[in-house]
Amino acid sequence: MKFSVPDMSCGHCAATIEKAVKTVDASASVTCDLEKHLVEVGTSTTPEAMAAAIREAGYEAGHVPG
Ligand SMILES: [Cu+2]
Repeated sequence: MKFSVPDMSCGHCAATIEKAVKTVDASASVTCDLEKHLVEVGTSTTPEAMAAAIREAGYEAGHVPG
């Protein structure tokens, strides 16, 4: 699943987001594209739960369908 995270701008943001994702699913795979402000997550958790975790870490997150 993919999320648009407009405020993710550097490695620190990416690390914070990765940590938030892994709090929900420790075995999730996380790929952050800083240029496109996209976070790709491989997980069996729902997009809603992942978006909520990223928001709790302080970043607006929109699920990108497809
Ligand atoms: Cu940053």
